[in-house]
Amino acid sequence: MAAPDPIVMGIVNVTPDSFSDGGRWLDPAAAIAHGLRLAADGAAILDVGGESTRPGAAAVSADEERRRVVPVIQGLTQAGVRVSVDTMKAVVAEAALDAGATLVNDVAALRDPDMAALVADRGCEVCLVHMRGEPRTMQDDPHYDDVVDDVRAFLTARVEVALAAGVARERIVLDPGIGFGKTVDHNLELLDRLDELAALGFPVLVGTSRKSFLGKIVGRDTDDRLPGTIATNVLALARGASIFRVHDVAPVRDALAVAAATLARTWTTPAETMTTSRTTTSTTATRTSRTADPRPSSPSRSSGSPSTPTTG
Ligand code: PMM
Repeated sequence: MAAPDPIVMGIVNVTPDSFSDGGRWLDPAAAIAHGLRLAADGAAILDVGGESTRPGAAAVSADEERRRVVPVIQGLTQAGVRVSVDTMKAVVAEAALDAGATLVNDVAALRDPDMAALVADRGCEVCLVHMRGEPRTMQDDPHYDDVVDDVRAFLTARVEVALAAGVARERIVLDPGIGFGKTVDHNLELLDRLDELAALGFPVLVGTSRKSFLGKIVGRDTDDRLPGTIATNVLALARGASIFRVHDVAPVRDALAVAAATLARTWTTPAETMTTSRTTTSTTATRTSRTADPRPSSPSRSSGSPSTPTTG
């Protein structure tokens, strides 16, 4: 099976306390400028969040979260950039959708009782993430019978909740929640067996960017985890992930473009890829699979195919 086309999601954390970039983009103008840079670097969508989900993070009121994200989402969508909102709260998601966001990235996977109906009513996309417990306590001694089976069963149950509320199947994205209540070994097993989640038939999003399990393996601080971020995203692509949530858009985009070209044995120039990405409006509905025939089409290059990566 050909791997899906890579879509890079750039991270815009409008928070004082996110683990790697907390406090850097709290000012709306700085956050918008940062987002526009990520879009120019090739992010097809920007994920704007106003509440840190790092282990032990303090909860934020809905008012404060809305105050942080809405002006940034307005600024980015007015500039023509696609935006998702990273929130667990339906009232924040609603304000974000009003401001122009088109995807709700819900790390609590519809735990807010109003979230499923909101998503169904608005017809937006939703990312359902596996998280054990809640951010404050999720890293307290996590245990699973079989981490992949448990995550798959959880996500399958949350898909049922979404469908029962009227969310369209083609609007749903799934995410194993790397680092959300998992040990290093759990994260590695989930990444290595990601194809078992992709087999559920939904686009799979992964978020490994700069996370602590990468630092534990190589002994590096957050700012020095780009190689690990790239390695995990490339492996996730090969195992069927299609959306990659990252801080460092340009290098990850390049790595994924080369990895995707290798898997498909077909490639495009960056200019052609940019043209393709501008026609892309959705992370779920317009995904195209690359050539079904994996044989190299010519000894030189094949390009301009309509089924080329939608990465920005
Ligand atoms: N990770 C974080 C926040 N939001 N959303 C999804 N869908 N998947 C993730 O893995 C994820 C997320 C934590 O990382 P950050 O503090 O760098 O944003």
